[in-house]
Amino acid sequence: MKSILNYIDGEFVRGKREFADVNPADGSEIAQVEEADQDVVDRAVASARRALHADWGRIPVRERAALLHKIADGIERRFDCFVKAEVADTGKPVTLASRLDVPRAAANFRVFADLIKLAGVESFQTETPDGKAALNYAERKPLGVIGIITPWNLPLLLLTWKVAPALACGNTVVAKPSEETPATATLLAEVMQEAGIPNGVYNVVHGFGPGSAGEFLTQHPDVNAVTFTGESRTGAAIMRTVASSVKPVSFELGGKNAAIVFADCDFEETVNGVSEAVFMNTGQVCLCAERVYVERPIFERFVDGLKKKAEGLRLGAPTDTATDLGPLISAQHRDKVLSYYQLARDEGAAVVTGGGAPKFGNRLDQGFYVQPTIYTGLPESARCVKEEIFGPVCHVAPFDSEEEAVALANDTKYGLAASIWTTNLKRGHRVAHKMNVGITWVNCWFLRDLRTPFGGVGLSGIGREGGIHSLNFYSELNNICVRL
Ligand code: NAD
Ligand code: 6OD
Repeated sequence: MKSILNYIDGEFVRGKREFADVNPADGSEIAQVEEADQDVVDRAVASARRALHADWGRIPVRERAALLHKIADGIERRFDCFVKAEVADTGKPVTLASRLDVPRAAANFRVFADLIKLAGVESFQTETPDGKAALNYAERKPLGVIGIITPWNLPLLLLTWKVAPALACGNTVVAKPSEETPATATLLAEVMQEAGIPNGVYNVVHGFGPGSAGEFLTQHPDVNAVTFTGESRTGAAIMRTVASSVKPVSFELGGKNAAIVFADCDFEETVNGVSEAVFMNTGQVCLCAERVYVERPIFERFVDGLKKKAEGLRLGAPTDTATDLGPLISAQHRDKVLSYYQLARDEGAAVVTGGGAPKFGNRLDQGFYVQPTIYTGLPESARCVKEEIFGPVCHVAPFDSEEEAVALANDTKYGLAASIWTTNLKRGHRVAHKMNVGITWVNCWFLRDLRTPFGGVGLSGIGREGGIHSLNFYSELNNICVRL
């Protein structure tokens, strides 16, 4: 059986315990993962600190950027290995990993390599009370050792989304990938070695959250900042852990996102776009739309169109290029999603399609599949309309006016993303301005430009990453004021 190892100071190291890495498509065991205990985490943090004080923070930006491009080259060279590992760990279709996850991992390194070379700092010429002048300019310094904690839904994409800007800014990192999807973080370590990244710059510790590597890392006194993507509840727990040492945090958390469909939308394009927004990655994208609001004149027709799309999605083996939807990540998550399917019925929903688990009659029956599901008829107060389910499911409700649509979309404690579907671009802009979220798409969804701010409001997160926002989070700015 294959072992997935921690990576510390340029070496692959074992822990004192192991846990199983499971393929969600059939429940089979893929590998044994070496769990990092307190001692292993301490060694990883110490190694990152040594590397910070050695070469990495001091090498010229041009050279650092060139090394980041070499990491991207390495990911592209091992494209098939990364796709294979990501598909086995997550159960996502091979077509999705090939088109989204792995290319984005390489792009994350390329974009931040280029951005750090171009990034300026603020400067101000200041008039002094005695009629003379002073010059203020900010200096960008590494923040230090960054603890990176990531989830299982887009493991490599979300890990590299944080590692790339952190390294670009001269920091060193200790990454703890999700216990469900450990493989690509360790594979990335091999790429780091091949690219010539100095030992200790990139470290990986495997394990769980509380009482394990996640907690050991976030509470470590020598970790200078924590960047986390995952559930809002976990974000709250990490915030409590880091409070006593006042570490900066960047949190990308959960969502209960709305799609607003106006009667004047391009119907076919919108059915396709909303279907993607609801079902991509089996609904396991924080940006997925679990609430769809449709203007009443096209409500029935739209529900029917979305139903046909859902019923046309092929569930199957993730390795099969014909598969549209893979399983959920784990038996536990499948049970959670199925319990929401039951809850929706209990809360009075009409089931448009789905609502259960499929039967394949083969080994996939040991996997964690659920049917793509659409409900209507729930009151806005229903738990299924309020709580993040994180599965291939949405509730569709009608609205009668723009004001009502805005009020419905904003009636949530989350505030990550929204999508608006209309051919009236004036209205598209107007409604977008009223969305209480971090990211609004008009006539598209999950269309990314990595220079743009990314993050959420309310329960959906703290801070923004992307472009200059990432560079600012992963840097300390020292303002220098010189009297002239
Ligand atoms: P999770 O919060 O359960 O776990 C995420 C990571 O945190 C894992 O590595 C886990 O081991 C670790 N962890 C758990 N408890 C911890 C603790 N007390 N201390 C330190 N680390 C701890 O999230 P998940 O189930 O892996 O991912 C799904 C969730 O992530 C959903 O809520 C989804 O919306 C959210 N998400 C948000 C974004 C975003 O950009 N906003 C992106 C992807 C996923
Ligand atoms: O595209 C990104 O940069 C990003 N952070 C996506 C997050 C997706 C959530 O599952």
